Amino acid sequence: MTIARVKVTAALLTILICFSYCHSDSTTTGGNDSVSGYYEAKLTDAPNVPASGNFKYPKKVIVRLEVLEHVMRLADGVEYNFWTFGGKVPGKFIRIREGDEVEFYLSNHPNNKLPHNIDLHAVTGPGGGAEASMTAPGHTSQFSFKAINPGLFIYHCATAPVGMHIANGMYGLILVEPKEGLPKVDKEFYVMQSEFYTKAKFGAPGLTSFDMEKAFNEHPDYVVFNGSVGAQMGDNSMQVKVGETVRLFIGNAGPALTSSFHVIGEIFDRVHVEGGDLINKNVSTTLIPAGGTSIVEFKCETPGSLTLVDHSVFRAFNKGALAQIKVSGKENVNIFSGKQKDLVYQPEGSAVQSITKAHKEVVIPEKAMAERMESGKILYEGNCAACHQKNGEGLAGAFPPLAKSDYLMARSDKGVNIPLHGLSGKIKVNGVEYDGIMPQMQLNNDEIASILTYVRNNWGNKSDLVTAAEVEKARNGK
Ligand code: HEC
Ligand SMILES: [Cu+2]
Repeated sequence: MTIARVKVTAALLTILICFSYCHSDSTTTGGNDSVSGYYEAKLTDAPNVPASGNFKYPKKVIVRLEVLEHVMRLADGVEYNFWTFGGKVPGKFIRIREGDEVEFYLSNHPNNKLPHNIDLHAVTGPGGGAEASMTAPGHTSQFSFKAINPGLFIYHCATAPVGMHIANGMYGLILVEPKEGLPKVDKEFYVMQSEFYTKAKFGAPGLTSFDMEKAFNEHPDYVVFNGSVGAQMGDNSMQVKVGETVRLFIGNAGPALTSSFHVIGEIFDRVHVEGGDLINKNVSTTLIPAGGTSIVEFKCETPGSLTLVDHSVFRAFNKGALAQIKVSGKENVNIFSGKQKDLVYQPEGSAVQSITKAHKEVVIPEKAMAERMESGKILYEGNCAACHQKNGEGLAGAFPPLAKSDYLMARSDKGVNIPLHGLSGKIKVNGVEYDGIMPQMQLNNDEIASILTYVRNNWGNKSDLVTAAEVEKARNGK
């Protein structure tokens, strides 16, 4: 009886000691879930991936990203004014650990024309950080978030018009490594698929620019990996040796198309479906939605060139969606015997067929003042308020005010041409100079009439009705 009691006490004591030891250990080192120490994230340009920190505990991480708008190569002889996170397309690769607390700094270079922000799909919070990071040129925004879900995530600009900011190159990947880490592989690469909608046809030399109508119809001229045609081809191919294991972190920025991602000549041993926890095995082609990701892993058993494609093959052979991994080393005749040759991919058609869309305006009956004001408010808030704000006051240094705008009220066209054709260059509103770009809006006559009626008769503005007939006249250049 006494012996049993001693044994029980001893056992209890051991449990207590262990418990208090483990407990005090977790408070001094930070435990498995609380943050301990900090580091500045090293960011890389595609196709490079930052090395894993292999941290046992979550930390505070500083991430600094700079937005730069500048002209770069889109294809041989073709240039484009890209909007970028970090100077290149795609944007910098960010690698952090599950549980990390991220202190995020987004800087918008003073030479840029437009405000930008960032929506990271790794963020749990409003807009993925979009509102908190809205940044005018020459400013830096700071916000913080905790990476509570592991996975591979897209980030992108979410400034209106969102599709245009994405189409101009504003996207990248953020990897939130699971706390147990990822299995070791020999090589990791960063590949991002995306589309470009250009005024000029595919391959036409010179500086080209964004075409809203083609974007609206989801008809890209270019579908590429890593920001330009051939970015990862020839001398810039990704390099691997026979016997090495490879992990590709793949994103699809869209903005519109779903990717049927495939590597010609390989089978994915493992796919992290949609960049999450679900593992699929022995896959040849995997779907990556617009705004989504995938992680694929395979072992290179034989030498030669592996070609990455979107298996919607016109995109690959006619619009640029090709990239290469060069595998060097000894032949492995057991796995593949026969002459190994470099495959030459030639465009199948010589010219991309032009799509001429007849402009057909649906005739909607004219509306009275009250009705225009009502629909104008809804349309304004959905199409204009992101920049000019709900109250029409604009944003200092970036978006001119529409409320009591002397510039708008003095225009003989009632401002109709502004949403119809866009506006850029220096203008003066109530004595303040603006030099921004307002994009052309995809709105019909009836919608523009309602919006402008609302704008011109609100927030202290006083004027008369704008009719769809007036917009139609301006549309035809009269
Ligand atoms: C992406 C941001 C953005 C959106 C969306 C936008 N604008 Fe603008 N808007 C601008 C910028 C920037 C300027 C100044 C252009 C310049 O400096 O030449 C401007 C200028 C104007 C002006 C002339 C200046 C003034 O203050 O009177 C009017 C009128 C106007 N916008 C109306 C609209 C209407 C109506 C809509 C919605 C249908 C709209 N905008 C949507 C950015 C935007
Ligand atoms: Cu942007």
